[in-house]
Amino acid sequence: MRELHHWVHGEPRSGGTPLTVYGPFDRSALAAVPLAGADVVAAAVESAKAAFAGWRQWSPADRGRLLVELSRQMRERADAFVDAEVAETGKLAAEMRGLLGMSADYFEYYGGVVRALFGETIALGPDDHAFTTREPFGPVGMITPWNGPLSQASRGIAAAVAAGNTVVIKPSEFTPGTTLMLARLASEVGFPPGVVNVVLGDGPGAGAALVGHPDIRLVAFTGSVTTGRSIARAAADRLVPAILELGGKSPNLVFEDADLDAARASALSVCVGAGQQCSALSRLIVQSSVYDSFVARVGKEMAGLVPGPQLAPMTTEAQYEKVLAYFEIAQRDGARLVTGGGTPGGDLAAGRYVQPTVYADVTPGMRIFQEEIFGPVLAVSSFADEDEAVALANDSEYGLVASVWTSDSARALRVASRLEAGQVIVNGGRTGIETPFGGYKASGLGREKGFESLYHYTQVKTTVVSTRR
Ligand code: TXE
Repeated sequence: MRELHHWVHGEPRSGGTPLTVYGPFDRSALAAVPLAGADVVAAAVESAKAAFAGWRQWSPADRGRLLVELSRQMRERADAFVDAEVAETGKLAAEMRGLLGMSADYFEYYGGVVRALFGETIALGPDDHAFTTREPFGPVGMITPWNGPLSQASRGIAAAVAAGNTVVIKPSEFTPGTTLMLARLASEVGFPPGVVNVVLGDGPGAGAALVGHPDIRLVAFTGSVTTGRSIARAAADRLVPAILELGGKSPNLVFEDADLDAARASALSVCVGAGQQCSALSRLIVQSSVYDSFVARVGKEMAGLVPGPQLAPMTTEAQYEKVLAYFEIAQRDGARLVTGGGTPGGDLAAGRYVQPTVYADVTPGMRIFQEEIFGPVLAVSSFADEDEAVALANDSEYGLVASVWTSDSARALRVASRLEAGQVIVNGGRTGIETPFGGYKASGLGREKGFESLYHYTQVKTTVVSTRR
């Protein structure tokens, strides 16, 4: 069992009662994670504040070069990052390899594009010269969850520090390993002490202390809606901006004229990360004319996924219990079980595995239509026409992602424009780190990824110069 330490001002720091974390594959003890109190959080914020004074003066080009070097070193150490995150989260190694590449990409991308972060000049007449500059906020308090620790940390840290901010990040207490590795590597490649600090701890303790700290100038949070609301309230009290990337219950609309093989493959994507993804397309909504055959095939294909080699376990015990509870809720609400709905048993019973699961004939009144389960569980409903498809898709408090399958391009655009989601995917279009990501409605505030993110991690200053004699 590894004993972990916080990372403050470029070095390890101890402090706080240890929490033993048990792994997803066999529930064996993985690490002792110290739960920081307010003292460790205060030391980390002080470090980030001290570092900000210098870091903000670096030219974007110099900051960028360091980010690109960090990216290169992450790729060099890919195996170590992949092994560490697989052990903590239970992810399939192949999926984690992809996420490592994406994490390194964030540093490469923001290290480059930050040099193109310009202000504007504003014409006011011959004697007043106005221009805007985009300036960093200062120390950013970042809180990340357990479902994509390295990629979520990289996404936020890369944009924030490229723009000249410094960071105190609190990763999930269940999966802090790769965030610590990242911060240590940042120090090794030459990031000044205090630009990236890591405090380990739980939400109500270290998380709340971080968000409430008077020197934190911006909060960036990824996690549940419930915690997101409490963080938004704390940020409002201090009048600091909050970027919130919350959950989803994303619809996947399949019209009868779609490429049904491709659409079916996309239905199976709910099993990526064992469904523990905010962007999971967890509501499959299929036109009635093709509904029965489509559902039967999806059920068969989902049933063919083998927990272990093809389907990861749930990362935390709480998440495992939550998915099992939804199996009962679905049953009680009268959804039709097509496949799954339990645990695999046998050798896998030692781990937090659940079966890939499909419920059909799900209606908006059922909880599995409305609530995020965060597991390999598909809720399938049917629609008669375009209007009903859009109405069902939008019948949700969430609005993170929506997907549409149709061969009618006019309809694709018509439907896309009516969907309440921060990201719409037509016929399986692939997103990248360049594409902004974030939620409508309860799925969040602000945008991560893409150039757009740099706007959220900077504030605008207007300067007006008089040239009168
Ligand atoms: O999330 P929390 P949980 C959803 C998903 C999942 C559910 C619950 O549906 O089943 O949320 O997961 C920190 N002040 N998502 O309970 O509590 C916490 O320590 C400050 C969707 O794990 O939101 C962790 O670092 N911080 C999601 C982080 O918040 C607090 C990813 C997330 O934990 C805090 C994860 C507090 N009061 C879960 N309380 C997504 N958008 O991808 C907790 N934290």
